[in-house]
Amino acid sequence: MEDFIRRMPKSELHLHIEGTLEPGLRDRLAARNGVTLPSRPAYDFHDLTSFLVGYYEGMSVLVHEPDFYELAYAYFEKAAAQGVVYAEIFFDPQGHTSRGIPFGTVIRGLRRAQLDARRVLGLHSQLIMCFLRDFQAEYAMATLLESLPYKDWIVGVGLDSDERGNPPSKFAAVFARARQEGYLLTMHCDVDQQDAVQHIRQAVMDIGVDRVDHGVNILEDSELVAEVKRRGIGLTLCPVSNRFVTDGTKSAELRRLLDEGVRVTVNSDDPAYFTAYVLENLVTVQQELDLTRDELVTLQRNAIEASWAPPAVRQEVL
Ligand code: ES4
Ligand code: ZN
Repeated sequence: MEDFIRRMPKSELHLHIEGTLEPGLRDRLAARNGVTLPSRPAYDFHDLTSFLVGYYEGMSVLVHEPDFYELAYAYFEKAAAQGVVYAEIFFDPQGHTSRGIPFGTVIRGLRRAQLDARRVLGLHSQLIMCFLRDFQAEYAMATLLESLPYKDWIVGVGLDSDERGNPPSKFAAVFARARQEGYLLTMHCDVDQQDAVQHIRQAVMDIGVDRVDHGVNILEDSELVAEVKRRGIGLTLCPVSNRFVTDGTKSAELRRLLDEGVRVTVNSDDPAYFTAYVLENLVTVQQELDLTRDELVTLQRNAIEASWAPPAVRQEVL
């Protein structure tokens, strides 16, 4: 089965590029840029809050355009080796602009890696810009405006970081403007968050997102399940990530969503931190649920259908 999963052409829709920073590259960039990291291990955590501390600290080694290039290109090489043919990658511009790194430095490095990955590895990708929900909505709006000169390089916007006390509704105006500017919309609705179902409801019904990141608590509301099915909204699940920030992979919920015909997909989230890329995530759920080949193919078809790939790329990777 693992061989089948490895050979199956795969798409990844929920991947934070800053979460692909492996310890080796992090330490090399730290030395190159003269950045001192805390001696506390960044890759040792037990919940979302402690994960996010290490995640933001890790990013501090990313300073110059080639650093962003190397980060993204290393991910693309790894993904291509696992059979990923299409990836939509999140980036967190505020994790960098808040440290004085220009928006252009970040996106130019990522973009150059995307073009090289396309040319050298045959891997297609698109960028999704995430706003950090624990910062003020005004900073998200300023970031949205800052992105407009690079609009052609960004397919959509998302929302991540600490969800507690930061509901989707806080960013309603930002997402409305993003929609006006032509961006597609997604948002994290993390597993077992406080008011998880209300957050999913806000995202789907009030904001009108095109996709939901995580969102497994939707199972607690059958009306919402019916609505995402009706609209064909994809849910990007991250099984191994769940094991780190909640109480398990939530594969039982994946099984229920799959059986209900919801467009669920399997993704890696922050693979350098959770030590599982998309292949290992798929192997994990295959083993836990005894998924058949047909079910694995359904997951991949879901990913293509829920993706924001342009028609030509869709045809090529289907
Ligand atoms: C994240 Cl696991 C997780 N949760 C929320 N925000 C994030 N950003 C990167 N990884
Ligand atoms: Zn995520």
